[in-house]
Amino acid sequence: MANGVQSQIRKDLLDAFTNAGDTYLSGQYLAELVGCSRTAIWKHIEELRKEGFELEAVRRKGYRILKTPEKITADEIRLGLTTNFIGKDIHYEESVESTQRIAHRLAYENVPEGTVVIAEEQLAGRGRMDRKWHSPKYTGIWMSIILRPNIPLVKAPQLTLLAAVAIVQAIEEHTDVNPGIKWPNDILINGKKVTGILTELQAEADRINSIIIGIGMNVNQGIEDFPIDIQELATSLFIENGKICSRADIIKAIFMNLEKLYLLYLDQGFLPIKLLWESYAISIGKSIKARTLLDTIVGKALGITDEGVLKIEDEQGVIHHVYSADIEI
Ligand code: BT5
Repeated sequence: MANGVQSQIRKDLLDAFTNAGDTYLSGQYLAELVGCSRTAIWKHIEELRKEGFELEAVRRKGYRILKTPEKITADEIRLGLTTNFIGKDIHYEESVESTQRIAHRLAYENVPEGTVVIAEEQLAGRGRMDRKWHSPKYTGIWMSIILRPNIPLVKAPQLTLLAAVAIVQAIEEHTDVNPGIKWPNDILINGKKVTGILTELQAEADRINSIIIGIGMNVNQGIEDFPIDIQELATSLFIENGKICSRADIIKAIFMNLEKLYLLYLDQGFLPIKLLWESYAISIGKSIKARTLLDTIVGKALGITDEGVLKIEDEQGVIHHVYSADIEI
């Protein structure tokens, strides 16, 4: 109970600093706002300092936040976050095998929709078909988001496309680079992969219980931080943009864009998402090679259907519908 109260106070404090912007907030004001003593406020401020927040205290004016920590903390993500459910519950871990695994367990336990698992490092991060996902400490965003849309199973892949749009928008908001989406789950900058998405399901018969959207984004790595075998194909925001980016700010932007698009999707279906997706797609109209589990299709990418399925026209003019594949442009 005491812990619950403490974390509520912490959340209220961060909300107050979020709303205040650059304005100082007095200890008295904060104490009244969150319903505790000024000494208790002072203790919370000291805790925030220990977490790496830089707080300025000015006599007769009060406190304001100057800088948030290098390491991501759940509190730093909460500061300034205005979503209603995505990212409201954050499970922050220093080191895990895979955030997907933890999110699967939490989804079984029926945690609220929008719950997120974030880790500073993954020891066994994975891509599709159990490929490895390189996730070194403190440099990237490795997270899994739990959603529970009331949609039939066949529509689940649309959520990958929706997430891709949210991520691209977040990158555009925080850098000067131009990311594009390669169907179905890659975000590329200048032809190199900056982000991969892994969408997994918990379902019974045709009913989705949970969709777990895993997002791996390279943020502050230098090229030498990647293993040799992916140096040719991977990149990071830092490499492309030339500046260290705040991971917390990008996480927040992803949450906000994702929630907006998700609510739009639940209300109006896939069409508005499809239009946005197409504006970022880099493979459409080009000659591509699609490797599916069964075969390889070579042809021109025509676009996606209203369900999010990729259409490819081969040299004989036959149109193939591709549900899942690796694409080479
Ligand atoms: C993906 O798979 O692109 C999905 C990646 C999802 C990772 C997130 S991190 C949080 C959550 N927890 C997890 O355990 N996973 C999710 P796929 O399309 O199969 O691409 C995998 C391929 O990308 C690998 O075979 C490598 O060639 C390449 N790769 C591995 N690590 C990379 C990195 N950090 N950046 C760019 N490419 C990478």
